[in-house]
Amino acid sequence: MKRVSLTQYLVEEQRLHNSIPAELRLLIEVVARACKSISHAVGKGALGEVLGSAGSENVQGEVQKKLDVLSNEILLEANEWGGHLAAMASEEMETIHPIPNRYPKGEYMLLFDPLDGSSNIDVNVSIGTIFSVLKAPEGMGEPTEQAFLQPGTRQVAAGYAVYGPQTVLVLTTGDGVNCFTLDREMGSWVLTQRDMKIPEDTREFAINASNTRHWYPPVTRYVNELLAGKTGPRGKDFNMRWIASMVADVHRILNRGGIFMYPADAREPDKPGKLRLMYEANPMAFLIEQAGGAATNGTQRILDIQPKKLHERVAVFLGSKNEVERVTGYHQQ
Ligand code: AHM
Ligand code: MG
Repeated sequence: MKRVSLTQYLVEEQRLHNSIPAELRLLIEVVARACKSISHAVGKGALGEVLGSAGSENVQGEVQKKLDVLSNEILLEANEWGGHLAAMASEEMETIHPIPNRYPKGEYMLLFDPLDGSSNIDVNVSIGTIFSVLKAPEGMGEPTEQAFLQPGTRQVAAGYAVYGPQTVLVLTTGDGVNCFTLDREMGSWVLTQRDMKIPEDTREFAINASNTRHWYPPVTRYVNELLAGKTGPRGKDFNMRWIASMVADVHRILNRGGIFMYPADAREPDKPGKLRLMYEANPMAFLIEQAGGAATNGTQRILDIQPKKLHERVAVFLGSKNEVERVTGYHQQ
């Protein structure tokens, strides 16, 4: 089998479609290199003394794990000096991270959830990194939080890495979705799936059912119909999967279809869901749409949402198109 590396893929994509400017290519390669380091740290587990809590909390009041903090540092350090970025923002940091003055600045802005699926870190279940790339607004001087508040349609690239039985990197630059597998011996990313496509229909759904009693009526109606199986209104049986790592659930859906839901619910009426728009929902929605799926917050396309703040939360319904449209329709009725 002729192997195509991430570098070769990016160079050829730039040459053929002119879709990946050189600076963006550098940025993606640097992020991919950082993911390789994170994968290495994750893989060491107890041997690397990286498991357990870091004894701190992030801006959302969640306990940070040692690996959350380490992954954040790896991404910051890797991306500071290359000259391709104006600023970064992370789920683990309260405010934006401008590029230090000792380094040149570029036109892109990088956002990330350094290690998604925190509750799975210490129990050896798949976790991952999610990232999103925006362009800095024209004529921006010092980067501000405001500069980041762009709708997901403005993303120029997005992707995630999954640290599981295999380490994979899934990427879009707005020209389809491709998957690279880390060759651990060679230390290189090898293209293993071209142009991933999500089936429009599915028999599989993902939701944390322990919150059933808190759901709002459209979600209850939709899930009850799925659970009713063959003799219910849907006329077929559905299977359920919930990994509690969005990266791993989305990776399954990109490979074989399904619908992923993290709805808003009555636990905290003011909070529109758990997941973050800028670090989780937008990059995943970009990937899912590029693979032919759909992503909404129940009433609106996620990529169209105008963010009001950096750490904004959002309800998420994404995956196989016909299912996402159905549950979205129930919200609109
Ligand atoms: P994290 O970024 O702190 O890890 O939280 C996000 C994760 C998602 O990966 C996952 O889908 C969800 O939280 C699971 O939540 P729950 O524990 O409520 O099932
Ligand atoms: Mg996360």
